[in-house]
Amino acid sequence: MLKKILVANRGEIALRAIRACKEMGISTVAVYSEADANAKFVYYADEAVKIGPGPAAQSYLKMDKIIEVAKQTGAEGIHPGYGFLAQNAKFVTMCDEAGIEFIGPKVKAQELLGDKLGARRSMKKAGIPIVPGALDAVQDEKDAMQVADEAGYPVIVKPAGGGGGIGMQVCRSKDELMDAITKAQRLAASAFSRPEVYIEKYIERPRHIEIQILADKQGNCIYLGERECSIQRRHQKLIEESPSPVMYLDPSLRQRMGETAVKVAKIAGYENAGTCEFLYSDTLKDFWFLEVNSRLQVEHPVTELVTGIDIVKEQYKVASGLPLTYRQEDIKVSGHAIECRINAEDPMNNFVPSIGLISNYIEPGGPGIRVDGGIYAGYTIPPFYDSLAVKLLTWGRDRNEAIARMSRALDEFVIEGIQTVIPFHKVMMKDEEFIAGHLHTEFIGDRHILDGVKIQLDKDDAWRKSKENVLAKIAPKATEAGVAGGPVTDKKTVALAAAIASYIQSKPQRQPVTSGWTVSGRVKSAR
Ligand code: MV4
Repeated sequence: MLKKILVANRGEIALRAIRACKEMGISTVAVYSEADANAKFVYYADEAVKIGPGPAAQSYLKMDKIIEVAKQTGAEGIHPGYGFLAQNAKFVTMCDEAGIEFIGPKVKAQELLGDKLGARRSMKKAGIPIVPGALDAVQDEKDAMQVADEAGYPVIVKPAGGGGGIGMQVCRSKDELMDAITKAQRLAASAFSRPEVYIEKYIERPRHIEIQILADKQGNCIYLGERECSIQRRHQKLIEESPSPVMYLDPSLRQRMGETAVKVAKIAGYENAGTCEFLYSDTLKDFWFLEVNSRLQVEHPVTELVTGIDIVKEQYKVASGLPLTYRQEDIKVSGHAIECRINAEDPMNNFVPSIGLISNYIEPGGPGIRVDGGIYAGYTIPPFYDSLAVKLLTWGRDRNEAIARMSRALDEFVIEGIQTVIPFHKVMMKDEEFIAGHLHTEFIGDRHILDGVKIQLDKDDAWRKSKENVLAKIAPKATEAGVAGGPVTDKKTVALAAAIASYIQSKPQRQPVTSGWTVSGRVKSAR
C-alpha cells in the first residue's frame, strides 16, 4: 500500500483526498498557493508545502515543482483531484518518469479518451452506441454539408480535442452550419490548441446520465450505478443525483448502461476511477455514449451515498496495485442521494463569482446530510479559482425524502458575506417538474427557475431579519471576531470569536527549505 500521498489540488477535493488517506493510515502532503495559506486542506494535511503565487499557472499547474515536492517529501503517489493536472497526459508521463504513482488512469488511456473523435471511432468499431454523425473531423464545406444532411438537423459541432461542452455549437439549419464550424474551430484552437471539429446529430432536451466505474490493474472493472446530471447552466452542473429518476421507470436501463460503460473502460485499457457519460432521450428511450471523464468527479459522493463505497479509498488501493474490494454482484444501490453544488456566485447577477470574507457560516446537520467543503467563518474566498465553495448532499430512503432533506438542509445553511446559489437550490427543490423527476439539460431556462430566485431572496431576507437576535447568539461572527473588526456583543460571541481568532492565528510558521518553497512539520493545532 502507498504510504505517503501528495494531493495536487485545493479546496474541498483536496480535503476529500486527505480524509481518505487519514482513514487508511496514509501520510499526506498538501501543496498550496499563497492565496490558500488559510485553507482547511492545508491545516488537515500532515505536511504542507507552498508552491507559488495565487494564479494556478504559477502554483497548481506547475508540474515540475509539484513532482519535486513529491520527491523531497517522499510521497509515493499523487492524487490530482479534478481540474488542474487531472487529465494532463504530460503530467502522467512526468510522474511515471519520476517513479511516482499517478492516482488515475495511465497515459495511454488518457490519450485515447482525451481525443474525443478518436474515442468515438474506437467505440463505434466495438459496437458501443454513439450519437449519429461523423467519425472524422470536418474537412471542407461540402463534406460538412453532407454529414449534417445525413445526420439531420439540428446538429452539434464539437471540438475533437476536448469535451465538457467547451466550444460546442448547436446548429439548426444549413445556413448556420459554416458559421458554427468557424466559431467552433476558433474556440477549439484556443481552448485545446487543436482546431479540428466534428459534427453530430443534436439530441434535444436529453438527460445527461453518467456511470461511475472502477477498474484495477488486474483487469477487473465494475460499475457503481449512475448519476443524473441534467440540471446544469452553461455546462456547469448544479445538481446531481443517484439513481437517475428514469431508472425507476425502466429498471433494466442501469444494467444495460453499466455494462456498456464497463465495455468502454475495457476498450480504453482503463484503470482507477472514471466516469462514462451518456445522453438519454425520454422520447426514444435510448442512450448514446458521449465521452469518458478520466478523473474523480465533483459529484462522486452521490454514488458513495447510495452504494456505501468510498471511491477515493478504492483509488488508493488500485494505485497501490491491489485488486478492487468489490465484485459487481456486491454493488447494491440503496435509497436516493442528491448533491447541490453551493457555488460562491450571485444567481441574480448572471452567476458572477462572489469573493471575499465569509462573515458568518452555519452548516446544516442531522439525518442524511453530508457536507464536503473547506470554508468556514473568517475564511476569505480567493479570486483565482473556480467558484465551488461547498457541496451539500442528502440521502433519503426514497427520492422524496432526499428532496425534503435537501430543502430542510438548505434552510439551515447560513453563509453570509458572499453571495451563493443556495436560493437557486431552494427554488429547485420546490419545483413541481423537478419533484416529478422530469429532468433535461434545458430545465433551468425552460422552467424560468431564475424568476423564482428573486422571490426566494426576499423571503430569506425577511427570515434573517426575524432571526437576527438568535443568529447573533449561535453564530461565530467573523466580523465580530476581530478578523474584520466590529463590535463584540455578548459573552458567548466573545468566546467563539476568540476560538476562531486563535484557530486562524495558530497557523504555524513554515520553515524555509533550500528550494525556495517552504515545508512545514506536522500541523498539530489544526483541530
Ligand atoms: C450533446 C448534446 C446533444 N446532442 N451531443 C455537453 C457536455 C459534453 N460532454 C457533451 N454535451 C452534449 N453533447 C449531442 N449530439 C447535449 C450535450 C449537453 C448539453 C448541450 C447543450 C447545453 C447543455 C448541455 C448539457 C449537457 C449535455
